[in-house]
Amino acid sequence: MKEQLENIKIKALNEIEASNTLREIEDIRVKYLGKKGELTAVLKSMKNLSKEERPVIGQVANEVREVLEENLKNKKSDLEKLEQDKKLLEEIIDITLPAKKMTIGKMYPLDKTLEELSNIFIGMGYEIVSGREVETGYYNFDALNLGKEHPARDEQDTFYITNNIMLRTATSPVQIHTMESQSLPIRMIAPGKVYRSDEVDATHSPVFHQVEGLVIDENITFGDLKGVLAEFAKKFFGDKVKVKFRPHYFPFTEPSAEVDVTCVMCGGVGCSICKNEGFIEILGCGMVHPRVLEMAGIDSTKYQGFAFGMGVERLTMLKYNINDLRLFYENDIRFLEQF
Ligand code: 2U9
Repeated sequence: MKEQLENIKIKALNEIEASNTLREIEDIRVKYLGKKGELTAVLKSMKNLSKEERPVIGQVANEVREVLEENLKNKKSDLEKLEQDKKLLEEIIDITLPAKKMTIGKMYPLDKTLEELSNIFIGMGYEIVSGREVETGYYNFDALNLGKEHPARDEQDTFYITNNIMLRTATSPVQIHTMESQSLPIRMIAPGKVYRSDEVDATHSPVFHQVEGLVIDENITFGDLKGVLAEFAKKFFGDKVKVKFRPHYFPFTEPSAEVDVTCVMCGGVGCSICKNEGFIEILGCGMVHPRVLEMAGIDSTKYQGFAFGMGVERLTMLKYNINDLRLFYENDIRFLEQF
């Protein structure tokens, strides 16, 4: 039996020596030291030995087991190290290679204008309010003194969902909701998307953006309107522009005006942009019609207000000399990179 143990030892050590993978090491362990292993079988058969023989053979068997365990352990850690080195070699990265270039986008020009407009009015103490894009006929038209026969209500000009539900044609309904629900005074702007049933061309789009403003308090005059809007024009187009208030008509304001600034291209001399007039229109405005105040539940004998409205695309086109509104929506990176 001693000889048998020696043979097992030599055979197992040879196999351990020849093994190349962790899998093989485990197989060898099972083959000799596992429950049904060769050495285990010898140990089990020791019960048949005489009392004298048992301790002698027992000692040899234990020694063989210890040697095999020790060798398996050492070989296993050698192979693990080899495998780790191989993996590290495979995963090697060249940290001196130039990094992938990060391309950073630019702010969308309409958002840039929107942010600039918001900052100017926040600086003058205005609140920014947003509202729904789907409105009822009352909020989109009636409450703004646009009667049932007004051409803006024409089926060809407005996107109707039902007879009485439609996409807003201006952000004015936001001001009506604010007048109905907030306490006075009001000093707000309402930026947002608006919809009109227009054909697309260089100056029209069925979806565009507006910023409208509303101020309501006691003792508000046309002088306040002029001061605020002249200040706005200079902040947005530069200190040098001259501002002109030209009488106009809107159903929701009385009196009403359009505001012109000296042409951003020629400085007022006259060019193709301003059609030789030296001035270009930038917004509409007026004193809120008393009927509009009363409909929203505001006492028009105590409170007055002014309102204004401007197109974000139009202002951006004037400021950056863009000649076609469609460029904002075409996603051409060469256009967007310029801002
Ligand atoms: C309330 C009362 C009055 C908003 C106003 C304009 C003049 C105006 C146009 C500018 C270019 C529309 O985008 S555009 O085509 N807007 O000229 N908007 S006054 O007046 C209001 C709004 C709400 C309660």
